[in-house]
Amino acid sequence: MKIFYSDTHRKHQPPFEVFDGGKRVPYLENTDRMDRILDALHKTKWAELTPPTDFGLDPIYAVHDQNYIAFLASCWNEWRAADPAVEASPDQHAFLPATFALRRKPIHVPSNLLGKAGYYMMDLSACIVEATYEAALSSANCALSAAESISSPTTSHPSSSFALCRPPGHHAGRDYAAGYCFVNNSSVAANWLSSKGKVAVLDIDYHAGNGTQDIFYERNDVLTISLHGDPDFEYPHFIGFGDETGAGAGHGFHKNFPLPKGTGDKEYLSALDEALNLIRNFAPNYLVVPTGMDTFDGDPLGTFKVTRAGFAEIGKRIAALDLQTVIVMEGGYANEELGTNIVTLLENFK
Ligand code: OKP
Ligand code: ZN
Repeated sequence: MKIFYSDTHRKHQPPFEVFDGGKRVPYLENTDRMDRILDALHKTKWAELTPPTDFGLDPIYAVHDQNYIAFLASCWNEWRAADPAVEASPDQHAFLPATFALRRKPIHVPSNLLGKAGYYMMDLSACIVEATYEAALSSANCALSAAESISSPTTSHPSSSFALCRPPGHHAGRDYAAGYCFVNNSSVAANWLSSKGKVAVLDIDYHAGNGTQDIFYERNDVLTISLHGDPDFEYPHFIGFGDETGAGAGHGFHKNFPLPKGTGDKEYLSALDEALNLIRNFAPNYLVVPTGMDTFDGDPLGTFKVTRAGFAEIGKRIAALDLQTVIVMEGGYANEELGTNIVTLLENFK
């Protein structure tokens, strides 16, 4: 299996994130996550690590607001130049606003830097440092390269690829960063594939794929589905509910499966089976799977109880769709088990 990965993410290392209650904690979405996955992949016989190709900005502009991307590109340098404390010790700082654009319907995009940050950032967990933009672009290129690699089947047998993305992407909307995510890698890849055929997106990260939901909400050429902790108790709190099913032409082309705390293999797999049936009925040409291992029993950010055997079965059932598939790395913070878990899922694909 081709695995698209770049070391560029290593420079994106925010010194902290802000947790519930305003508590500063070490950034959970860390480089060690990739090391654990790389270790596990290196132990297999089938992992073929490949550097991504640079697709330029056009496929990113196709799903993101250009002014938002311009903000990502320049905010760190602007902030650093304007604040002597940041200039003195850039490694101890992360760029974050303290004021947010309530309900996201403001009339004006402010010209002030921190005002723009409140407009373009949903929360305090998508910390921007010097290399964030570069890492986010490289991560999107991994997803695009993985999509391209399965886009023209050379054999009659469906193929799959893995985009080992960091930073992750599924919380980033058309014009906002959120939850460790800046560019929505899975959506960029899904949109790129949508010019070649029908695409289904099946998000199996523990958190609702709010960014992906936003981006495709009014489209009927891309079916989006997300299984996740019910936003009634879990981040991202405001989106991912069961009655959000798409709008306009996209009505009926989005489906959320909000699941309760303590969801184990059995309950998860029965929701997954429903999702897989929706995909079969839609009959897509391509499948994109934003994949988080934070449904794992013991993940520090999750409340589910999915086991390693559960991941094997999840992989098996998704692979049984027999589609050209791109698996895109999203979350997963139980670092010691992360590599084994993702390999257990990937093993089912060819
Ligand atoms: C990213 B991904 C803790 C605050 C939530 C953000 C979590 C982002 C998860 N209650 N922090 O989907 O794994
Ligand atoms: Zn997650």
